[in-house]
Amino acid sequence: MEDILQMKNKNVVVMGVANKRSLAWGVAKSLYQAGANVIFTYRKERSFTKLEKLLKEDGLEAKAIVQCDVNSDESIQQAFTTIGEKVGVIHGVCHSIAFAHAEDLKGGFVDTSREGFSFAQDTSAYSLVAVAKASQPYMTEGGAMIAMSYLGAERVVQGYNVMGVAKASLEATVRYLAAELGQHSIRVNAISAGAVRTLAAKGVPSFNEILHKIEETSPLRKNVTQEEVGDMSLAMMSHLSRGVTGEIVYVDSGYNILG
Ligand code: 1JT
Repeated sequence: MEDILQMKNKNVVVMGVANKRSLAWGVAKSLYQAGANVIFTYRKERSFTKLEKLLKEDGLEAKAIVQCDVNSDESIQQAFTTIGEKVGVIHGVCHSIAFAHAEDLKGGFVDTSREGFSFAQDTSAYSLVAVAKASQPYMTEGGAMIAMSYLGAERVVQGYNVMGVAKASLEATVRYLAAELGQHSIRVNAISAGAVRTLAAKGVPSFNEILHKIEETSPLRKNVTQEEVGDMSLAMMSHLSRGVTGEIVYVDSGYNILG
């Protein structure tokens, strides 16, 4: 298995672990099991504490843990310089970060503020551009970047609102980056994950209904797990997906194909 994937001694940066339910944590577990060196970035001190606890509990070892606030170019540059100095070569980056103001996910879409729209775009989509720029100098052996998206990017999922527009932007960003970085053997793809109960889903009033509907109607008749998203991320980082770039891969029990 490990030989096919060729992830042994590969240095992969995982951004966006907030707690044990985070999709990024699923990605980290899959990568670690495949033999990769995992470098974590976190924003809040609280996430750093959580991360240290999780690593201990699940018996993982981090190659490095570095602070990074994706709303700041300086912070991103500094984080990747630190990582680059520590590991030399970066082979993969998983961007599992999104944010919007709570009020922009509650009201009507038409009420989205200029600032809220801009903040969601900056944090959830532009950040991938800035991360690609900062990591590229260290991806000297080629590599792969993965971003996390959601069906709300291309369909109207009630309540997803400003995040849907930000994810549409993220998916287009994946394609433009893929087109440009391909010449350096850097692949850029996104996973469109089905709904998973994470910290991000907290406080979404209709979330239980969404999960129920997927369980009842999706082709696989079940909700997606963090492990399923982690394993597809691993596949998309690995040698197995070397011919794939600019793609949005659904890990959603097939829900997106339904009319
Ligand atoms: C964010 C949030 C990004 C929630 C997210 C997200 N990507 C997926 N979800 C879960 C979700 C949220 C809503 C939804 C369906 C799924 C919240 C904080 C900002 C970033 O609506 C039907 C609202």
